[in-house]
Amino acid sequence: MKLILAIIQHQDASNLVDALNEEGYRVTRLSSQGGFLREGNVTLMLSVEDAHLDHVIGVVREHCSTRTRYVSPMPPIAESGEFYPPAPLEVQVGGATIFVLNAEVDRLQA
Ligand code: 2BA
Repeated sequence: MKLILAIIQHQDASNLVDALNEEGYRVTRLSSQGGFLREGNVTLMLSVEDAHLDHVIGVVREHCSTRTRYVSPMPPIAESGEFYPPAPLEVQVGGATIFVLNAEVDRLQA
């Protein structure tokens, strides 16, 4: 078994979860936050048979888009009276950041 952790953007989450559910994959959706942009994103956690790994990554790829975001850096310290507007920094976010770990799954049922 493999455990897939997929960090994706909010905008893509519902469609991707629906697509995975429709194909019979169980998914846990966690709210998370990127350390760089400090914006909310979504982390999906799902375990799959090794043979399904490539297919599931393909489904993630199909539903997650790359988007451009602009970040305003902190303005530099200037002499009084001087103003240096900082140029916004362009970053590409997504489609998805994926981690794959070896896993064992135990379901405890009372
Ligand atoms: P954030 O940390 O908010 O990063 C958002 C985007 O900002 C990143 O997109 C990347 O394009 C850019 N970025 C991140 N750190 C940067 C830096 N030090 N300098 C310049 N640009 C930087 P993605 O690479 O698509 O990452 C999207 C989200 O996936 C990240 O949100 C973070 O939550 C997660 N992530 C990405 N790489 C990770 C890693 N190696 N470990 C853990 N989480 C990761």
